[in-house]
Amino acid sequence: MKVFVVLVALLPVAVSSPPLLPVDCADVYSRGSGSSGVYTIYPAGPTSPVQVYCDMGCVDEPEGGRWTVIQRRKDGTVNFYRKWDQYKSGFGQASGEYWLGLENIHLLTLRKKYELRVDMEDFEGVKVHVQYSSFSVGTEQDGYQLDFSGFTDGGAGKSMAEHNGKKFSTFDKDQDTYSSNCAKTYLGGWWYGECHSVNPNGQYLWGNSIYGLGINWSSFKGYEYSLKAIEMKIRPV
Ligand SMILES: [Ca+2]
Repeated sequence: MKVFVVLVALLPVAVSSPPLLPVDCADVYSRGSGSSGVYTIYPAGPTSPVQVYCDMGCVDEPEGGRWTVIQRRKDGTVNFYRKWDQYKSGFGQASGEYWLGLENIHLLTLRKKYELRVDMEDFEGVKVHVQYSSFSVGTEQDGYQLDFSGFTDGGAGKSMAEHNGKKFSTFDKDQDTYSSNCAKTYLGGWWYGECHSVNPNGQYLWGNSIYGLGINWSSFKGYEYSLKAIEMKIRPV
């Protein structure tokens, strides 16, 4: 006769609670902060606070904007022609122009599924945008490879499509698909291919751009126009 002994492990039940520190602006919003502004988030854990601008949208938006701004240009006060380590860790001021950092962006999109919105404005006050329902950035080993899908056109056109699947490049780290160094030629840091159809981290040139050097969005204003403002932001879906 066999005796079956059933062992019941009495393990503590894991209580599902929100993380103590906000990882992104959606967390900031869910903790009761409903107005746009600079907040501290912790995409890389409790020992690595990051200042970020949260776009909480309009007051009458039922679920809030909840956008975490990952890139912003608006007045040319911050130099965006920077080395790899700076693009990796981030630079600038959350209250003004900045880049959140590839490692932070990677860690965010590793943790949750995000959508991307890019808002932009020319010097005549025309505002357009694009939106992608899915957005992620890979590991440093994968060159912080860009991946997005689910395009919605808010007037800026689809020229970012060329950059899907590309690795990130800076003048001191050429991971583009072109024979020469796109970051050096077009004076920015970006997911360059051969080389670009949008250049959000190019030179701030107050309108007229030398071909390809400015903050270009080719399907909106071509390669010889540098935008007044551009903002890339993400939120969980
Ligand atoms: Ca190259």
